[in-house]
Amino acid sequence: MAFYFDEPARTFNEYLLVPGYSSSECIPEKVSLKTPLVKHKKGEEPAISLNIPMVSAIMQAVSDDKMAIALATQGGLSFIYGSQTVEDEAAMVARVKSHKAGFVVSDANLSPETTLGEVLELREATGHSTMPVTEDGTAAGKLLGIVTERDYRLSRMGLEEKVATFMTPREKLIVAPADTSLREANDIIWDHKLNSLPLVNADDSLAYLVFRKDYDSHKENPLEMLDAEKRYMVGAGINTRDYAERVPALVEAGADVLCIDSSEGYSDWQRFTLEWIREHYGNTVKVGAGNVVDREGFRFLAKHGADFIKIGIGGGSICITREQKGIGRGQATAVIDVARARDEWFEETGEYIPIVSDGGIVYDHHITLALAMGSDYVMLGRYFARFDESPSNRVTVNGSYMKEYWGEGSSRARNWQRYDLGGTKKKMAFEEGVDSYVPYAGSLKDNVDTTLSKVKSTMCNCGALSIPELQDKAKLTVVSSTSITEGGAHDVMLKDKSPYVGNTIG
Ligand code: RVP
Repeated sequence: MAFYFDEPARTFNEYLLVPGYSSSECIPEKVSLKTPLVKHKKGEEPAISLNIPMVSAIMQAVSDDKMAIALATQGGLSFIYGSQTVEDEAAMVARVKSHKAGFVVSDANLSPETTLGEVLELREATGHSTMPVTEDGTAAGKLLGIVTERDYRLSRMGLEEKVATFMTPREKLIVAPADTSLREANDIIWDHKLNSLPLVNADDSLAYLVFRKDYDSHKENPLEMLDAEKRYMVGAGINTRDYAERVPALVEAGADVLCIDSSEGYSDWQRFTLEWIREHYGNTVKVGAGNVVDREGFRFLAKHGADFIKIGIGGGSICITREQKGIGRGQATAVIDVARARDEWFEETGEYIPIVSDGGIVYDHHITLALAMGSDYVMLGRYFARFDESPSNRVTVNGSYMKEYWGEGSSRARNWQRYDLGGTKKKMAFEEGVDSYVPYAGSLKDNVDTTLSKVKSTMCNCGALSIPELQDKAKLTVVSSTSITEGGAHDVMLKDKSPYVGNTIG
C-alpha cells in the first residue's frame, strides 16, 4: 500500500519565527554567518567554510565566472553551471582562479567600426559606461582607444557614427604595463585623476582595466572566500553522465568543490558518480549531491559519501516539475525533515553533513527561516539572476529594466546538449522549467548587504549570534492564512505601494 505522509508539506510562507530573549550583547555587528560548506567530523573544522550562508544556483542564467568572483568577494560561493561543454565550464573555473582582484577583463569591448548606436545598446545591456576599443573588438586585442560617456554627445551625433571618430585614441591615453601592481595602478589613477587605467602587454594588446573603485572595494571585503594561494574559491556543477571526463577537467582548472546537479538525487546515477569520484580522488575532491526532500534520500546520499546534500524538488521560481510530473515537496517541510535526518546521522556517525535549501527563496526572511529550520546555507537562483553580475543581458520591458532568467529544465537551457549531439535538434519530451524575466536589482554587493543585515537582525531577535545558535534556539510557528494577511500592511490605503507590495527580494 502506498505510503502517506501524515502532515501536509508546507512552504516558507507558512512559518514565522517567534522572538526569543535577546541580551544586550546580542547585536547584529556581533553576528557571525560563518557556516560549514562540506562535511566534517565532530570536533573538527570543515575543510571549507562559507563566510556568508549563500551560494548561487548551478544555472546558465546565474553562475558564470563573473558571478563567482562577485559572490566570493562577499563571502559566498558560486557553482558554475554544468550545462555547457566541459571545456567551456573548465575555462570559466580557470578564469575565477586566475582572477586578480581589481584587474578587470572587460566584457564590453568595441572595435573602431562599432557604431554609436551599438555602443548605447551594449551600455544598456551590460551597464558599463567605460569600454575599451581594440583592433578586433575583443578583450585581448590591440588597444586603439577608450570610449566613455564623455566621448559622445547624443544631441550632436548620429547613431551611425563610428567609434573610430569619437573614441579617445590610444596616443591620448595614459596606460601602464600589464605587470603593474594594484597599488601602483591606483597611484597612477589618482595622480592623473583618471577613472580607469588600461594595462597593456608589450605588444600593446589589452590585458586589464583597473578602475578606481575596484581598488577601494577590494580593501573593503574582509569576508572574501580565498584559497590557500589567495585565489577566489569557486564551485562547479557536474552531471551523472560525463563525470569521467568533466570531473578531471574541473579539478585541473582549480574547482574547489563540485556538486552533482540534478532535480532528483535519490538515485543510483548519483551513487555511481560519487563512487567514481571517491575511487579516483579519495576525499581530496569535495562533492555535494542532491536534490532530495526526505530522510531516506538524505541517508542514501550520506551513505554514499556526499560532502553536502541539497534539498528541494519543484520549489524553484522557474520550476514547473510539480506541475509536469506531480513530484516534489513543500520546501519548508523538506528542509525540516532532512535537517532531522542530518542530526540523526551526526548522532550515529559523528559526521556532520551540511544541508542546503535550494530554490523557492522569495523574501529575505525565507533565508533566515531556512537556516533556523536547520539548513546550513541556501542556494539561490532568481535572487542572483537580478544583479549586474549575472550572465544574462539587461533588457527593458514595459519601461522597466529586467534580466532574463530561465530554468535549467527549459528548452532554452537544454539547447547546448542538442547541439552537442551532432546538431540533431531532438525535441524534448517536455519542459520542467520556464524562460522568464526578473526585475533588475543593481549590484550584488548592495543587495547581499541588505539581505544579510535583515538576517542578522532577526537572528538577534531570536537571541542567536551564530547559525548553529539560531538552529538551536529558534522557535517556529505555523501561521494561519488569516494571520498572513495580518502580517502585511492592511486596512490602510498605501501612498506609495513599492515598500509593501511585492516587497520580495526581487
Ligand atoms: P530559485 O532560487 O527559486 O529561482 O530556484 C533556483 C533553483 O531551481 C535551482 O538551484 C535548481 O534547484 C532549480 N531549478 C533550476 N532550473 C530548474 C528548472 O528548469 N526546473 N529548476
